[in-house]
Amino acid sequence: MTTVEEHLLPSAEPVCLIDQHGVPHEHPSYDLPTKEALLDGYTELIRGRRFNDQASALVRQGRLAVYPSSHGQEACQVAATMVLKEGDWLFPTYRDSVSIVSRGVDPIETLTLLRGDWHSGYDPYEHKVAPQSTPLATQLPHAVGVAHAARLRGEDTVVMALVGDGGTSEGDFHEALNFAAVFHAPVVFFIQNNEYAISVPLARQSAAPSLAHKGIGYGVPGERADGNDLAGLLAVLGQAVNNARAGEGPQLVEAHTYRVQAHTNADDATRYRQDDEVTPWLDRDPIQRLTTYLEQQGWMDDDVRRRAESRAVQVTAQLRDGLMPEPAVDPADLFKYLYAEQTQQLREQAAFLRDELAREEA
Ligand SMILES: Cc1ncc(C[n+]2csc(CCOP(=O)(O)OP(=O)(O)O)c2C)c(N)n1
Repeated sequence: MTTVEEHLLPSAEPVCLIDQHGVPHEHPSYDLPTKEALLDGYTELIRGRRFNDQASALVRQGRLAVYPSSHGQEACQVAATMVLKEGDWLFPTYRDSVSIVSRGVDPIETLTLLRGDWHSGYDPYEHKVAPQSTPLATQLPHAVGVAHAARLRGEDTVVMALVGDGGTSEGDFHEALNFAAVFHAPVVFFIQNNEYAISVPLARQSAAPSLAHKGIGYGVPGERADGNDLAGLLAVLGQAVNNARAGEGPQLVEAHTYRVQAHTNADDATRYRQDDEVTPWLDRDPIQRLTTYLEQQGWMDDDVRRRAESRAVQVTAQLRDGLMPEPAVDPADLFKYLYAEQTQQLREQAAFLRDELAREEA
């Protein structure tokens, strides 16, 4: 095998530095993150889990329209932002609210889109976080564009572009990887492979040896990580970000994780999978294994627990108290902000909707 191919190939097994029992493992290419990074990560995981659970509760109370929970995927979400610098960009999907909050966006602003408002809720430029993308993979060419522009300007920006396993079947995924590779755009494509695209299991989605292998055809190096091991994710994503920043072009990372809950509150996962498939994943919980490791190192003292708990309580209170009743939305806004100047087609559609609504009210 040529060295070029070797360079592009992901590891045979997903990189795992702390296993599901909390036991650390040496790796030939990756070091364990520092104690400080793991303690910060622990606090973020606890806060992320609480955010997920509180947002799901708000849906049940009718205060939030929809919430695609990332319960069980918090290590991926937190690691994706921890490895970024302030000037870097994050391009999230609808499932990545915890990443957005981890990046420092206000929790209420983060949930604004998912409440059904017409805008993303936060200022994308303030935190360098693009609006959450619901159409699959459409955020990826945009992410590449931002990275390419930054490179042309001589900035050392890296863009973290998130996508699900299902999203890798979209044309936009392939176009984004190809363009990024040809133009050496500093993008890290980060696939959270949670085994499902709504009801479609991975085996019906892709016949590739792994999703990280998909980079090979484009000349993009791939790597795989255990998606429930914060330590491994920090090491692999950190390395990918460094490579992209150093001018080595785009990088592709696949995290192996699992969607332990339904796709959203509108989905009933029991219709397409059995409990005995889900249960083993509960034992691979990202928080459980990091906690065990930190305890065994003697790093888990009352201060650490107190700090994590107080951040978690704070985010819960923010969501509980700050998420007011439904936003007042005007359907005409649908057409208002798409282009600086409205097109003829949009004017016609807006007029059509106006007449429809008037007829309904009459
Ligand atoms: C272009 C497009 N096609 C179809 C859909 C409908 N859809 C919403 S979520 C989803 C599954 C996505 O699965 P995956 O990419 O694995 O992400 P996950 O939801 O598991 O995080 C589909 C098909 C969509 N949102 N956009």
